[in-house]
This record gives sequence, C-alpha cells and structure tokens, in this order.
Amino acid sequence: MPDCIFCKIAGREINAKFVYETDELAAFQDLNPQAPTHILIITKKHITRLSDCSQEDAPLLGKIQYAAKEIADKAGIAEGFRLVTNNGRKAGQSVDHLHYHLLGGRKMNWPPG
Ligand code: DGP
Repeated sequence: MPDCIFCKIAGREINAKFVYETDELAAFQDLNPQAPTHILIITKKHITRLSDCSQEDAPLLGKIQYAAKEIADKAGIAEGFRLVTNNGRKAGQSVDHLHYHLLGGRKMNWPPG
C-alpha cells in the first residue's frame, strides 16, 4: 500500500530499529514506547486490521505468536509480557496495517483500559 507507514518500514523506505525479520514478518521498536520493551510485530503483507484477515492468513497469524515468543526470549521478558492488537479506531488503532504490540519490562495492569 503506497501510503502505509508500516509498508514503508517493511520496505526499508522509512527507518526503524528492527529486532526481527522473516520473509513474512518484521518487528521493530515502537516510536512511542509504552513500556521498557515495546516492539511492534507486523505482517509484510498489507492487512488493514485483524478483522480484515481471511482464513488463508491463519498460518501467518500463528507465526506472529511464535515470533513474539522468540523476540520476548531474546529481549529477556519471557517471564512477563503482553501481546496485543488494537483492532479499529474504537480499540485505539491509529495505523491501518495489522500490528501486534509486544510490551514488557514493567508490571502490566488489568483491565488495560
Ligand atoms: P496503534 O495505536 O495500535 O495503531 O499503534 C500504532 C503504534 O505505531 C504506536 O504505538 C506508535 C507506532 N508508530 C507510529 N508511527 C511509527 C513509525 O513511523 N515508526 C515506528 N517505529 N513506530 C510508529
């Protein structure tokens, strides 16, 4: 998608601090961190939000979970982290490209608000 920030990051047109990459996924540090560790995991394929994925995307969605585990291990937060996607404006989504926030390094409260 030409005007998508995260497509541009995945295509290395915009700089980001990458921590993980495969053919299908990329992960980089959030510009506005909400925790000592705050990493965004994105699909390289442009999917606007989780609600817009199709059944054929299910294996890709599973790979995001495994990537989160690997990144959390490497970041030293395996004992306590949160993986969350904001789906739609009402849930706080501001960038219209599927992404998961991997947060850790501090106590996470519940409910999240
Ligand atoms: P959300 O509100 O769930 O759509 O999260 C979007 C996140 O993306 C937010 O935490 C800030 C981050 N973000 C926005 N623009 C950029 C950018 O250009 N670079 C990086 N690294 N993060 C960005």
